[in-house]
Amino acid sequence: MSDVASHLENDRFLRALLKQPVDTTPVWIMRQAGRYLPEYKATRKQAGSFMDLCRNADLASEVTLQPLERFDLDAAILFSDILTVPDAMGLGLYFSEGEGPVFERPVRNMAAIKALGVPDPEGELQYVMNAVRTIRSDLNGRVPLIGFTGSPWTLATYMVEGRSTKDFGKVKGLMYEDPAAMHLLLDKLADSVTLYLNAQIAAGAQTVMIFDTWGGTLTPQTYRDFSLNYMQKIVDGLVRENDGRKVPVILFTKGGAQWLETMADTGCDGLGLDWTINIAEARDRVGDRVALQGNMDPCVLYAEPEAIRANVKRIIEDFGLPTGHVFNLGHGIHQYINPDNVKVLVDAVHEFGSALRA
Ligand code: 1CP
Repeated sequence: MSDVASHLENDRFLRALLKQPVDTTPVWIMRQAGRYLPEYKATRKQAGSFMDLCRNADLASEVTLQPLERFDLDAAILFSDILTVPDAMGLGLYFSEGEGPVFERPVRNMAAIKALGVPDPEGELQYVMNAVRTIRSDLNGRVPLIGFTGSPWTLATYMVEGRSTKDFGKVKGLMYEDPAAMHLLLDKLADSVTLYLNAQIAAGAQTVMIFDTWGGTLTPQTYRDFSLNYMQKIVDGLVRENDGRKVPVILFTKGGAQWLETMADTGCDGLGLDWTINIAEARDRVGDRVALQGNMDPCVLYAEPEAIRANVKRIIEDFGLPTGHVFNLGHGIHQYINPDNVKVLVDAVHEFGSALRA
């Protein structure tokens, strides 16, 4: 048996992140629990609202496990959201139909930022830790559980804008106008998120992933100072071993392909890739310092099975090495995808992954 996760029935996801030998390429899918699954929509309806679903540990566990019942996935991801942390800081999160997340009380100046506290993960955020504990127990060692957070920059975009944005005018405006205020906000978020991830690890998360969904909207210099700098602070503060096993850390900056080398320098274990870079080029640039996760265009899943299989095969062969690759999409699965196509993808990853090692 392996030195990692010995009680896991399937630990190839953890092993690939640590670049240990694996029998085939592991796969999971960003947003694998979600609106493309009819059973998810039914449970969400039963819960009432999206946040009610996140706050109910049994229902959150149920939706976490739903995709594992359909597909041969190698990891589960906590069902929750990145916006739980700003909500716990008092911004008042709600999800409006068709509009996405909205904050009742956005923060737009130094005074509002100074007033923010750092939430206690076993206090205001205890419902997330309860979900982690319930999911670990329900998984019963089947596959590892991924915990997650948003990056400080990505959380700040929602906290300053108050909702999703296309131009990032308010948050970037504040960054250029009052950089000290932005640094204070990001620093409080880095502290909050470090505590939050360490609490998820203590509760049973076996890998953690930092989603920097909006880092790619920054310039090279502002990316370094306002996004990467705070992800570095988090990586430095994380508990990297629990229960006798390493807890790998994955960083994912969507649109961040030009910064892979500096991301690898943070000391993380894996980098998530979107679809804008060839995975062979990414591998050549980061060498064997980190594992790579990705990177199929989510829109390939609108195509016929043969096209899906061809795209999976090309990515696995482009990566080309026997370990260090976790297959995923380059961003979350769309809600209009036919679940049958996800099965085609997952089975193709395992088939072409074992062929690569034959
Ligand atoms: O209506 C619904 O049912 C809500 C849709 C939904 C879902 C299924 C939201 C609202 N969040 C989630 C779950 C979620 N969010 C997970 C669960 C685990 C899984 O992957 O299966 C995760 C990891 C997230 C993370 C998340 N939330 C990110 C980072 C990853 C990414 O996709 O870039 C971001 C940016 C959010 C904010 C958010 N929450 C929900 C929506 C629709 C959004 C995006 C809004 C926007 O585009 O700005």
